Amino acid sequence: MNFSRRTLLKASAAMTFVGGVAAPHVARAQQAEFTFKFANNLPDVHPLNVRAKEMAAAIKTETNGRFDLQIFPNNQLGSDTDMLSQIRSGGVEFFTLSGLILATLVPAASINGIGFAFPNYESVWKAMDGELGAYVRGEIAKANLAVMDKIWDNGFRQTTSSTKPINGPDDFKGFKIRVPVSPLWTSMFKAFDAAPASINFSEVYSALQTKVVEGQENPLALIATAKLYEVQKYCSLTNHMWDGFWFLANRRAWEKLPEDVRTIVAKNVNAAALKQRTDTEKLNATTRDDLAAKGLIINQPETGPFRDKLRQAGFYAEWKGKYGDHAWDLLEKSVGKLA
Ligand code: X2X
Repeated sequence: MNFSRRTLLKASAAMTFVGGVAAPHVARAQQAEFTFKFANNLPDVHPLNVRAKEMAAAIKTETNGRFDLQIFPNNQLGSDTDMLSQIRSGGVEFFTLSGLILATLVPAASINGIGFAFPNYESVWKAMDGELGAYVRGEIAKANLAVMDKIWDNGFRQTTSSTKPINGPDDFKGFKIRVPVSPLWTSMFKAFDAAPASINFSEVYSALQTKVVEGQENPLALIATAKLYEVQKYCSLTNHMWDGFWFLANRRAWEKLPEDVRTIVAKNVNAAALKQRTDTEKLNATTRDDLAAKGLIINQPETGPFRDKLRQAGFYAEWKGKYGDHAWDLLEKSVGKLA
């Protein structure tokens, strides 16, 4: 705001007081000092957006209206690839992105997606709120992005298909599967001898509908909220990886905030992440019956043969080499020996 406009606003606020109808006018005239755009790829009804809305309201109240958070769900501002470039340029100030996709910029960020690494949520939060998460956040900071402490939950990923259920690793042979844009995803499904195609989430529904691909993989909460069951027939509970969203900020915009505002925002974002984790975990656990009622045929294959196949294909050894011993040790500290 330039000097003359600020002066004018002050003058008009003062005049309103003189006129004796202060409260409503001042409230209307009061503009947020800081307006941040938060972009993401998830449906409006997904717990991430539900908790984000609550968080935006809390931040507005606690900053006395100084900070206004505008949420753009559902790829309204473009695909993940577009939003990643916008968060870097400052076109958006906040963006939640899967660590695996962020790995196109910060290679270490995909490490939590190593196939069958995490046996359960307890081990996920221990690692991501512990040393492994701290290491990844350090790498993200080196890439000149700011990142909040608490990662948000996407969930354990399951495989859906329009052609056949996945009962074991052999069923992945030649399987045309959509994967997000990420070297780890492509590598893992190649290790299964599948035919992975990198497609942004914004295009997934139509790619499945037009049968550009046979299947895709995502947590149940997302298969439900993005209505992927409408264009898929089978759902195999492969639980092949855990995926989460880092809450990223454009560094310049973040550092420009006065410290008191920044503290309130960070506190509320991290608190919302914890609530969203609980919601999403619950939703992932309870959605199975809903999806079956919607017509998805659900099966639960054993995970052992999938792990063996990845091991035989040299998948773990290859990625250990890429991440380096330090990062791999941090992962194995939380989940036990992998390779
Ligand atoms: O693109 C996906 O499949 C999604 C929505 O799960 C991610 O953001 C990784």
